[in-house]
Amino acid sequence: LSFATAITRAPSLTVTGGLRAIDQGAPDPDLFRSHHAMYISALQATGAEVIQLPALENYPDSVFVEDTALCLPEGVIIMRPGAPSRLGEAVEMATILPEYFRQVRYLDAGHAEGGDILVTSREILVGRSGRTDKRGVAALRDIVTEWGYQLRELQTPPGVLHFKTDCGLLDEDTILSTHRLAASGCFSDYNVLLVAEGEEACANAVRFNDVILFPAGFPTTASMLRDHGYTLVEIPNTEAAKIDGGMSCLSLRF
Ligand code: CIR
Repeated sequence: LSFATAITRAPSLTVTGGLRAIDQGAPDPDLFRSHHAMYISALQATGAEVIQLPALENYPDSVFVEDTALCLPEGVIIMRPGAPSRLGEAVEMATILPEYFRQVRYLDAGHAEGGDILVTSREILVGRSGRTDKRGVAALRDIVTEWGYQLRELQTPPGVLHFKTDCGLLDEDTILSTHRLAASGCFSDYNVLLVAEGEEACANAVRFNDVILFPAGFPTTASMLRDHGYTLVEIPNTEAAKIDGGMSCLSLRF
C-alpha cells in the first residue's frame, strides 16, 4: 500500500475503439486526457514519482497499463493478455520495466491480465475470467511461489470483465467489494465493505499511499468509506468506464 512509483500511459486517440462488453458510445479522447491528468496529479500528490509513457496509437486499450504486468518487490512478471488485441501492449511494457526491477519474468503459458490479480498483505488472489485462464494462473503460480507468495485461484463472476472490476484493496485487511463477488465467500478472511446497491461500478477503487483513488459519481459508497475514516480522492471516470476501465487499470504501482 506504500508505493514510491507509478507508471501510466497517455490515452491514445484510438481509445475510441477500445474493447467494451456493451457499446455505450465511444470515449471522448480529450475528456479522457483531462481525467487522466487528474489521476496522475492525485498519484503525484501522495509523493510518488509518476512515469508517464506516451500514447500508443496501435493499441486502443493501452491506457490500461495495469493489465500488462504484475509488480512485486521481488520483481515484475510480464503478463500475456487474453485479449489478442492487447498482447502487444505487454511486449511494449516489457521494454520499459527492466529499468525498475531486479528480476523480470515472463508468463510463459496461457493468459493472464493484471486486472484479475489482487495482491493483499497475505496472498495473491487471481480470478479466472474471459482474459485469465487456468494455464495462465498455473504459470503465474510457479513464479510467485518461487518468491514465497501464496496464490489463491478464484472465479471472476460471470459477465464481469476482471476480478478487480468488482473489488479493490482499501487497507491491509479490508476489501471493497460488490455484493455479487463477496457472496461467493472468497473474502471470508478479510474485513469486507460492500459498495452500495446500484453503485457496483465503483468497486474498482485503488489504495495508493494515504489515499483511495475513487471514481466520481458514487455518493453513497463514497460517504460510507469516509465514515470509515478513509481519505478519498474522487476522479471523473466517465470516459474510461465506457470501455470498461476503472481506477486500478490506469497504473502500475510499486
Ligand atoms: C479491455 O476490455 O481490456 C479494456 N477496454 C478495459 C481494461 C480494464 N482494465 C482493468 O480492469 N484492469
